[in-house]
Amino acid sequence: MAIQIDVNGTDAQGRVFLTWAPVQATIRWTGASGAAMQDVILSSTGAAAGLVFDTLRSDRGQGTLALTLPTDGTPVSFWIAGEFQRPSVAYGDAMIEVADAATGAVLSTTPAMVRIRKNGQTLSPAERDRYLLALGSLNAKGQGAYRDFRDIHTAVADREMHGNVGFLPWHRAYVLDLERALQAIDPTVTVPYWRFDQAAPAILDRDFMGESGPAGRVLFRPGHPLDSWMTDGQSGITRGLRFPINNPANVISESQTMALGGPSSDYGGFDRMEGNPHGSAHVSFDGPINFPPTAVRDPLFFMLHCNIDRLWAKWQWVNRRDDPADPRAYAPPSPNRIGHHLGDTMWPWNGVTGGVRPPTAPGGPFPGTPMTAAPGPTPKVESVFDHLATVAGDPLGFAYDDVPFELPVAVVAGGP
Ligand SMILES: [Cu+2]
Repeated sequence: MAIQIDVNGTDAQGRVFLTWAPVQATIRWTGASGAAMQDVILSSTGAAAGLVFDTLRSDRGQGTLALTLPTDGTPVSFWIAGEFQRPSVAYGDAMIEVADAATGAVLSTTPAMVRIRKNGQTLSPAERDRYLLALGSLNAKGQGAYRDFRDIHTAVADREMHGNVGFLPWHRAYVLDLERALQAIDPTVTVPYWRFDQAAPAILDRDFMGESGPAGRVLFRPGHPLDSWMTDGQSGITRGLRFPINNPANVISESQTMALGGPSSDYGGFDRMEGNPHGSAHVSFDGPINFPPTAVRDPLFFMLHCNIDRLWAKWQWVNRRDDPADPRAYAPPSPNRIGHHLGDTMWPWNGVTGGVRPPTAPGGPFPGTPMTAAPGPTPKVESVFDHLATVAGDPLGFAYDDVPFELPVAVVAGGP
């Protein structure tokens, strides 16, 4: 008699990566026993991270779940998710334990990871170094796939990504594309975010994204994975700080950003965040990061944009604006522009070139992941709204440490 657990989205090596969004799983007996049924208890054990279980897809999962399993091997379905605010720091620090309900004997343990995007300022040294190693490997002294990411974000493609309503969805896809490329190198990595409205001295230091030295030359400790960084045939990174290192960047605060949508929480107001804090964060530096056509030369770009995306995700959660069909969750492009309507496919993943689209489409289709089918190889603007699948569809496979999975509130007649 043994227990078999199958979690949707398990990768080819049998590893289970979870976010706050529940995924379906099954549990069954393999082999026969005398009894017709056996009661088991699923629970979450692990050094750091937590898991929650439920018999249906809900936002009320608990740390234990009692199930009755047919001993003929018929699978029983359940749902599993990471426990909000208890993310992993390493693979296997979350564990699905199955125990015999009658005796308490442990029947099986399955390691997992609650893989969550976190504030870079609070990463453990091991988390930070895994991110840096993967990023350095993606760059490969200018010869790796980071070159495609850099070649996507250029002046000729500016209309696809800036100055219009598609700014947030496009950059959400772009950061996720990079994250999946990093996870192909090390699946335990997520893109951390730089909270530019708070001091972040641990990010802007020699161990992490580099310290701004004389003439803005970024300095790393010896042996740092970004030591041999190269883009556009230029080695190293230039980045001068226009703010004191123990201060926030020159941006509006998170609460001011959240208020940009006004009292009725309209995307049409919220998307002014492309100017401040987004543009203001970019121009808090001297160097390539302060100019869109060169910004991606500096890998801090992706931590800045991860925070932009977190702010959108948080605004969506707070105001229930995950549904692209909600007229307040998005706004029509102005001026009218292809690539910015909800139903438009996004360049470069759609491979469309020429005409009003850029002449080339570096990088190819959007990469898949075993975790989820979303957003598909040629995502539309509307494909990236509902990142935890609170309204419909599949989750995108990422989550933020301060944005939970919460289903729309069901109004129950005569309820409490
Ligand atoms: Cu951009």
